[in-house]
Amino acid sequence: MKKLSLLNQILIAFALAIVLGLLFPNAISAVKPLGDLFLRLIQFIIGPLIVATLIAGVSSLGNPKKLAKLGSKSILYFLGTTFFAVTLGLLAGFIFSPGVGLNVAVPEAGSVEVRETDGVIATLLNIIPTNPFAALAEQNILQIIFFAVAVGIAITVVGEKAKPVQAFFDGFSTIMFTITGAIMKLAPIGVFGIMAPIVGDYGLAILMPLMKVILAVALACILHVAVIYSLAVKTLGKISPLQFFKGMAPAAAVAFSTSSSAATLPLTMKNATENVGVSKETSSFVLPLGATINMDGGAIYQGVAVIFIAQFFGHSLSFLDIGIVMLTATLASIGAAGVPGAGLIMLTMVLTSVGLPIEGVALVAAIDRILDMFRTATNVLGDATGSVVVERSENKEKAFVGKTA
Ligand code: DAS
Repeated sequence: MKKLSLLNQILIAFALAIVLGLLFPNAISAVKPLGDLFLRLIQFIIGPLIVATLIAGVSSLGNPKKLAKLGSKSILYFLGTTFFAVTLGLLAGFIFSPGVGLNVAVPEAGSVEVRETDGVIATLLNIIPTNPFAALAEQNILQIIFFAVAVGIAITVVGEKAKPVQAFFDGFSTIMFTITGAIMKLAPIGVFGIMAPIVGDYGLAILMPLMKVILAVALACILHVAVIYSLAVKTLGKISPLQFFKGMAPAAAVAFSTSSSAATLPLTMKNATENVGVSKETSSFVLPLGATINMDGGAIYQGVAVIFIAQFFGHSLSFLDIGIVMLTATLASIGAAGVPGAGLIMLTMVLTSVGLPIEGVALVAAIDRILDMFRTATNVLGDATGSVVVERSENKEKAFVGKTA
């Protein structure tokens, strides 16, 4: 019998959790350790994963001199659109409020201790670790991020001598994603072990919020693409949005179905150069960079998911927490690899940074692949708009030749 894809396994686990949770609402709590097993494995990996992927991601920006030209424009543009994306995601989360009304009790086992909220200054200062190794030991996500970004930037400044270190973290990042891939194979067990007791406690009422999460992410992605990207290519790229979207349609379709920016990259580059008219020099730098560090769809997803999980577990988020979510969601989109499910893993980092229970990851895991289709198509289109904007800034008078798709 053909092996079931991970997605199908998760969907079956989710269906089983609902059926058994409804049939045996009390006895079903016996499977909770399966969920705790999965959560502990995710907590085990998240620290080293962030260090490796952020150092590898930031140092992959290349040396500062090369960055000065295309890199700084690309990074500035990508950070700008990601800021809009995470804001849109948070807004969609508040507007849809998918987690309101159920008020699930905060699960005792496995949840991260809720951080007491310090003042703004104290929190900002607290981002700087007095001991990076203690930060890793305590899983202080913001301090780990600070350390990783600092090392990543320093690698680009040091240049040649730091190449072995960059190679080490590149390899380490691949190793961490390999271990993450192995852990994610246990996702069906984890989803079952967490969802079944919740269904036992709350019944079918749990389904409605998940449908709202899908709607919130899908609509926010469509809005981001239709408004922000049209504005970007029209005002900054000075080309017709219609021509742009028609030209990039094949890449967007492949991104939607594969849920992988990396797998779509060759087609993204082909469409951007042949159908939209971006030069090879610009597309070969901006698009791979974008596929690595620019994930507007992922940022939107983080925004919606955090609001949903906070509401679901009855946690209120302060303005400071929202600010931290915007920072960590932006960094999560830099650290996430262009592979299926990367956003889900990075959600752990965002949740932990504001003291939310990471059980929430298993809540959205069952619908992650559907959400991933929308976020990856948005990621790829975002990368392509970046190449158009950078191209225009390099060649003011260039006529973008457009053979529409
Ligand atoms: N699937 C990722 C990508 O390829 C996005 C994500 O998981 O958030 O862009």
